[in-house]
Amino acid sequence: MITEKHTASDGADIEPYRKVLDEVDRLIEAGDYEAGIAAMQKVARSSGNEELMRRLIELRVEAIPSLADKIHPEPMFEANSLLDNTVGLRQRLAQDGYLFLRNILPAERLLELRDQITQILAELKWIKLGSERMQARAICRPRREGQPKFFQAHDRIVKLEALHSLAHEHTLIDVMRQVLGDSVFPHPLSIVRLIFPDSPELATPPHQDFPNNQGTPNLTAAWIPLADCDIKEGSLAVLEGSNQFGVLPLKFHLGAGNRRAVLSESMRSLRWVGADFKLGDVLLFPSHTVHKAMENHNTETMRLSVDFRYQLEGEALTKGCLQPHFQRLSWEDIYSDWQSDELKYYWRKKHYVEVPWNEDLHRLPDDHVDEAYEQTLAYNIALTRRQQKRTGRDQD
Ligand SMILES: O=C(O)CCC(=O)C(=O)O
Ligand SMILES: [Fe+2]
Repeated sequence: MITEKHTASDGADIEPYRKVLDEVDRLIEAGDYEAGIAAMQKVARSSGNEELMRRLIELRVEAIPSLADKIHPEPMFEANSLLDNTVGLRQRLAQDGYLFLRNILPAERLLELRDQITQILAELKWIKLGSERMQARAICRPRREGQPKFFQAHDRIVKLEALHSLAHEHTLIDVMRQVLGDSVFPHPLSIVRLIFPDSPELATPPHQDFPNNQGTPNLTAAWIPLADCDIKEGSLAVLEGSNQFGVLPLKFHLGAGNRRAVLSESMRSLRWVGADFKLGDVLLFPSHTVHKAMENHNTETMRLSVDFRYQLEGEALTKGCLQPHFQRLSWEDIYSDWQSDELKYYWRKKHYVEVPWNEDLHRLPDDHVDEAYEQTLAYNIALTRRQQKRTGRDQD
């Protein structure tokens, strides 16, 4: 119990907060970690008391398993039977908020990209080299988006011609034409996900893509794993029909994008759907659909995937969608080792309406700096304890 751990020496320090601490204990005993953490945050953050802060972090570590999303997705509808039936595809997408298509992409293209990515990861000692390289077995402490060590790999991977050209792969474009219309084109913002094992706290939380991308709400994402990827290995799940509930408020979360959508009461009856993905499968969803990554429970291998976004000519987009992901490199940097000129700056020949970015749609609540600090600490402590328990030593 959090508040019983104090010793005589720190007792004086926290005694003025005894009433709140008792209340926190009561909430935790009743199983309401969320309310317990909220009550503890109020006093710890406003008092600046170090002991209270230590207890808050410990409480957050202890609460991680209880607060994890307990989602058991039901099977996604496989939409292959609707291919070549544009009306059927579009109706289903509008109704369910996703289309899941089995085995439509050429495995060689995906494996070629995986080969290049794992080569870079192995050189940087993120994963094991040698015959196991393509399995992407992690050998370092997880790198998080935004950390300098993360960018050592990402800055190289985001330059790969095979990454960007995959968004233009002809079967994918053909399907996107059926789903959206003939003038469809991908945004040059091609995204690669480098998801470590043993970090459920970092699994991409439920969110909509609209606040991150804005522009047309018809913007449609294609999520593509670069290997077979079961639900328990961190594949993507969708909240069926959630595309019909407008744009949702945001909270800070440590996972990719750092934002989780706050679901409304009226969405409680919706079903989460998911799938054990096979190489070549694709999941499509428009930018109001709530989706999340399942936790990667494989304690060894990384989940590698890509996601691209498509829209019709004549529709709106924001500047950021025309930049490389994380906007650290210029397109000239990205193109420096490409073999072909064909896809360089291809979007400049497309017609689209550039609209201003609305920061209000992307803004986090005022407490997000405290949240980021506390979640990061709690995650690092939980991870270190897990690793020590398993191996008896830390990773770098
Ligand atoms: O792969 C992930 O973890 C997140 C993917 C995602 O949110 C997307 O494709 O929009
Ligand atoms: Fe997303």
